[in-house]
Amino acid sequence: MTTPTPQDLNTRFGIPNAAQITADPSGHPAVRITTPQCSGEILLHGAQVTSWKPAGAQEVIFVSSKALYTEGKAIRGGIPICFPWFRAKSDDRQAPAHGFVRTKIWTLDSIEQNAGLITVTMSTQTDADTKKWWPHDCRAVLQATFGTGLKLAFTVTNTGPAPFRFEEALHTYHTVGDIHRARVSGLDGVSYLDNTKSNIEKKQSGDVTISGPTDSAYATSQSTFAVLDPANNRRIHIAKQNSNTTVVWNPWIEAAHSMADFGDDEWQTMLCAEAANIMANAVDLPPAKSHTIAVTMSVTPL
Ligand code: TA6
Repeated sequence: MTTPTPQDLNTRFGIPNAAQITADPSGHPAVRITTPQCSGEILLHGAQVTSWKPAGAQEVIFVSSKALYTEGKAIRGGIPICFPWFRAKSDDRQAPAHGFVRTKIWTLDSIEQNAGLITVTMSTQTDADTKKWWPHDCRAVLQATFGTGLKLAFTVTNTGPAPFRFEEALHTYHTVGDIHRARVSGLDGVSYLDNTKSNIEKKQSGDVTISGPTDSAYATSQSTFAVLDPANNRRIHIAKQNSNTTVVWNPWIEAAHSMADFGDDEWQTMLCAEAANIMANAVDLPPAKSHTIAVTMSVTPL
């Protein structure tokens, strides 16, 4: 089957004055949304949201100026979907970090307009390539709804004969004006594993502030948290569903310098804070069952 071009997809799914399909920097299709409520972008590469800007507001989603758009590689920034493992695969260090769906070209299934909101639905499934890393069969669907809020729902269905266990995350790179002043609220009193210190367990006191390399997995099903961004006078509110982990990450100076696809100073203007199910909170999925993790983001002044 030949891969449809951006033009083919635009003829089939484009909505005049609301959603157009054009090409990303590598030529793969990108859905660009412009409505009275917001502008936004989601790529078929990884079903990765790379922009969301509510009307009158600044960009919420960070993408590195050095990001590379190459099929089979991860794009630095946006909202990568991590599945079916998070970070390195524990039993195979050669496997791609954060799983294989963020580097695949997904299928565009539909674009719908309803009450001013645009919902883009994309899907992918396991195949001979993914079986090199993971033996199971599944279908994955991402629904992204763009408006004054941004809602993402990621659903995995077990299409094989055996149960499987997986990790997942909506690995959101938020733009912040100044990392030294940014905070994450909603995690006070929650225990977390500090991945910069071999995952020793700690307990959060107050808001999370960033003053060095940070890679923390909070074990919490609490449904809301927020990125506070005083330099931009805004609060990015995140409501999550079916997520028992919240991860907070900033590479800080040295790791930023070691990443070829990340600007040397960009650690100062991004903060990952993400809904996830990882480690002890991995999900068990029996055959023919589905699991959906979802987030809804909104922005208000601080
Ligand atoms: O979200 C935390 C984390 O898994 C870190 O351990 C760190 O490696 C980061 O994500 C980077 O992710 P990426 O694969 O996008 O480089």
